[in-house]
Amino acid sequence: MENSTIKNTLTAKDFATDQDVRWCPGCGDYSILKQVQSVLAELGKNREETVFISGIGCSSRFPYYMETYGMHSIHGRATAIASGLKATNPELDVWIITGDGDSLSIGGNHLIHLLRRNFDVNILLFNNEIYGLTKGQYSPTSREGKITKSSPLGALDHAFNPLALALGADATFVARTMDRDPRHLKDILKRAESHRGSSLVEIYQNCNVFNDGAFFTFTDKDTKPEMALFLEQGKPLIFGANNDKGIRLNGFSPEVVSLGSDYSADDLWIHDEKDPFKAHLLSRMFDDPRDERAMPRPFGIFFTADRLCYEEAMQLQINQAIEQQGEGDLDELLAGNNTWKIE
Ligand SMILES: Cc1ncc(C[n+]2csc(CCOP(=O)(O)OP(=O)(O)O)c2C)c(N)n1
Ligand code: SF4
Repeated sequence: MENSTIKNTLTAKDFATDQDVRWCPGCGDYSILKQVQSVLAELGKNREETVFISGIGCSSRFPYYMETYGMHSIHGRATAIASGLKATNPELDVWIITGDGDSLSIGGNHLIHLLRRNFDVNILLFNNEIYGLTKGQYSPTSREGKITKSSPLGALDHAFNPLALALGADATFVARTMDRDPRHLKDILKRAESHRGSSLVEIYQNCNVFNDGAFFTFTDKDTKPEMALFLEQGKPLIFGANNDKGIRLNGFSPEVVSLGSDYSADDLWIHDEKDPFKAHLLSRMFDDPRDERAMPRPFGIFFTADRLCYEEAMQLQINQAIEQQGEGDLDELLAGNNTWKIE
């Protein structure tokens, strides 16, 4: 959002509060908090125009730790509250902080409607594939068969794919990053903030108490090069410890090829974040990393599009109505033209 009328020189520390942070030691939430604070400082943001709105969950304690405006709201409803706030005060820089349980279970309905309406807000979806606050029940992103306190014999539910869901709702900015790669996280947060419209950033976040290591395959230095694929606009999809593997499109099917004698970078899929069809294919590269034929998991910006924001469209409609019908009179409207007498 390019709204800052008062440019500031606040540091990351200026965005931290004096509250004790109540997350468990080692929780991935700390890394996200730190990067958000430094991104706001680097972007020259001020406190007066910045708002963090959350639902309920460990991640949703976030607004307490930000020296900005904020609201720790009700379970799954941060999206609805943020929509109302943006509609009435479009100048605000609004961030929604939500967990996978908060946004995809109780809040799933609100999330998809926020995305299709395209309010200009930044949604940070902390995905730890578990309910942290309520002590380790399976969540909508927990994988099938996952053993948790509420699924002692293994979860039967098929897991949600948050980015496929967002693309299905025609979101205009869809990205994935992780708590354990602060540089990548920061770059993605900056891009999300500068996008005009709803930006959905899924952040893999380690809950080291109830689901430790859920994403280690993508964060550990031994497995990350083979299992994580970093998307860069206009660049071929290359990965591997020695950058010796790539992904090419065989018709509509992505396939892994070795770079060398048979294939070169020129044969590979070139990332284009404006291409909705390729974005869908990327969102479907979601295999179980334990399967040896699994594709690497993409990180970065899957898709961006320009579309009018809801608050802009609403203002245009209000202007048009005033032009055609004149300024309204609230008292007159409330008094109404018709009265009934009940006998
Ligand atoms: C209406 C309602 N239903 C259920 C709960 C219980 N509850 C609180 S947080 C939560 C899930 C939190 O999980 P997630 O969103 O993944 O956040 P995390 O704690 O993992 O960050 C649930 C079910 C509640 N507080 N309110
Ligand atoms: S329970 Fe998990 S998500 Fe919640 S604070 Fe502790 S480590 Fe973090």
